Amino acid sequence: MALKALLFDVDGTLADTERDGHRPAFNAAFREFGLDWDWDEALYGRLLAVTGGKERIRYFLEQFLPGYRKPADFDELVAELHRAKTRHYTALLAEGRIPLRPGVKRLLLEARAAGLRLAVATTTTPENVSALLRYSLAEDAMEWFEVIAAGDIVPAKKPAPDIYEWALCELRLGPQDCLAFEDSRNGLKASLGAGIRTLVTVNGYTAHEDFGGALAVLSDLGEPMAPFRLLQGDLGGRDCVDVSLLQQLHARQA
Ligand code: XBP
Ligand code: MG
Repeated sequence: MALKALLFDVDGTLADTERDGHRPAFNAAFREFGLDWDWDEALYGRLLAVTGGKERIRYFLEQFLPGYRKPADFDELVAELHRAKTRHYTALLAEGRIPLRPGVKRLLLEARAAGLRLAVATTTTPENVSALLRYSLAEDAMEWFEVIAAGDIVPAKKPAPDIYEWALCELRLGPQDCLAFEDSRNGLKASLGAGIRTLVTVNGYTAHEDFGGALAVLSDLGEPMAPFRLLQGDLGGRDCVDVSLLQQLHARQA
């Protein structure tokens, strides 16, 4: 059975968005609302245990600020904070401050040329996906992706498989037709939970995580002149992820 589609996570996979993108955007929103909450790099790494920005704010208050007394309109406050955070985050993207990770643009272009279908499966808010694709990939990059599965479109966020199942349903494909790309344990659990074989590219926040079940774990997708480091698995001596390697991997596992 031929490989038909590639499904990409966004945060940490297409771009290193968390430390210098989402984190400062949360902090800017807190300041805007007169709150003295400040998430430093180390704390943010711990908060990444929970996916989803609104969910992360609630988790922070429960775990790290137990004395916090919730106002009567707490749910509305979280929603407003999160809307402000999205505004700050997309403004950072519009400044072109968050580049794509090595090999991402090259692989997407190759995949399109080879007729592979593309989809996004992410926890983040849809506006964040469109801004990243537009400002860091290409003006028309939203059109490169047949399906954008993002944010609250499914209530149960990663590590639940729901977002991948939603994307497969929209693509009208089975998990065996696809490969997924993830950067975190929570993301890998979601893609594997939907039955999709998955390549992992790690980043500073996720390099220590357990990636059992992944096809392979790499430093990044690699470029012809800047090979990836293989951290787990066997890619037959290859040092750059391209469509032919993906087709081989897909055939190997079928
Ligand atoms: C991404 C996330 C997101 C972003 C914030 O997880 O956890 O919550 O940090 O996005 P994954 P929002 O890469 O596994 O999809 O604030 O828009 O929710
Ligand atoms: Mg991710």
